[in-house]
Amino acid sequence: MLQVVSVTFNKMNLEYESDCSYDNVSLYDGSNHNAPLLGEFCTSGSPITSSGSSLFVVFKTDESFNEGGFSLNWKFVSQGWLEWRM
Ligand SMILES: [Ca+2]
Repeated sequence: MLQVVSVTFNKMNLEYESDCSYDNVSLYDGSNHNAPLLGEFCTSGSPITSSGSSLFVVFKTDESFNEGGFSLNWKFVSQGWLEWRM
């Protein structure tokens, strides 16, 4: 059964900009930064889920306005189908 990664930001206190271009956390749908970008985040929101068993996290910050930072929870979630025979 496929295991995917679900990420939830439970604390997100970064320098805010409407497009999150100053400080952000990028989530990639794979094992490195060449994987498709799931999004760049500077505020917390809904859980983000990968399509496979890897999710790559990059924190970017610039030289000014440091805030408290971020923390996140992640978990594996089983996805797939179950065949039931009687
Ligand atoms: Ca900053």
